[in-house]
Amino acid sequence: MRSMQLFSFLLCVLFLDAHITTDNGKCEDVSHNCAVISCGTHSHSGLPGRDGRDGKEGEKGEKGERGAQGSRGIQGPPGKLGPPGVKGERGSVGQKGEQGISATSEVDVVKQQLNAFQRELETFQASLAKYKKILLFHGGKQSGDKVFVTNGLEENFENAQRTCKEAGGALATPKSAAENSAAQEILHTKGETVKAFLGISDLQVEGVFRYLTGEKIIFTNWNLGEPNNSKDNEDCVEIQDNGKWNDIPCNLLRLVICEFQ
Ligand code: FUC
Ligand code: CA
Repeated sequence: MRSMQLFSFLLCVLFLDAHITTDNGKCEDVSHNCAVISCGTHSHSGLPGRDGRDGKEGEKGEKGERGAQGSRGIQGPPGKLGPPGVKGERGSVGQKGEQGISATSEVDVVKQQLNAFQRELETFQASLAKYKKILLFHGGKQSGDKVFVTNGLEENFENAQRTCKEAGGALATPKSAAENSAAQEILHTKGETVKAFLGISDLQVEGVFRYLTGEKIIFTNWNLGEPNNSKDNEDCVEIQDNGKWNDIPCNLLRLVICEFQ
């Protein structure tokens, strides 16, 4: 055994140049065989040996202390609907309420309807007044609630009657001196002397003049000698520029004067 150690030492001395000095002054054994290493200039005293290898891994340390609480995480999704709860007990009876309004009587209902109707009537009357003003603006003449107005056209009795009806009125039918004067004024609005039909005829029974409603006339303003049923062919009536009436054939053309009320 000692001979092996000696051999090893000799081998090391032979390869002494294999030991070099590094920059930091430490020795490095490039041969990896020497138990003793000499560096730099050869000396009899020798250099300190190299650092030993790392020791074995130590035992596992004790468990550390609990860390500080982390920040709050984001809210998770809503959970599933839970099962229905048990029905609660019946609550106590509440306080008695105030006395209600008594049922509306039939009379009250009629009163309410009457008030509503009255309001509608007032609205309608206001509207009617407005349209009467429009008629007067257009040359119409008023007497009482009646307004006479012409379309400026001359037509036969049948057409004149239809024209006024379609306009929502009736062929002029003066039933008083005042109304007759109002209708007479219309004749002058055209700037020339014209005659107009009245809503009167004896078409049903000769000699018996009636309104278009069938009623016998209650007011007349016949010219002297009229009605004469000239040539036995005069069943309609015209009003002349002096306001007087004359019976004439129904197929003649006369100014259309309608009345609205
Ligand atoms: C009188 C009137 C007739 C016609 C004739 C020209 O006899 O009674 O209606 O107007 O005049
Ligand atoms: Ca006549």
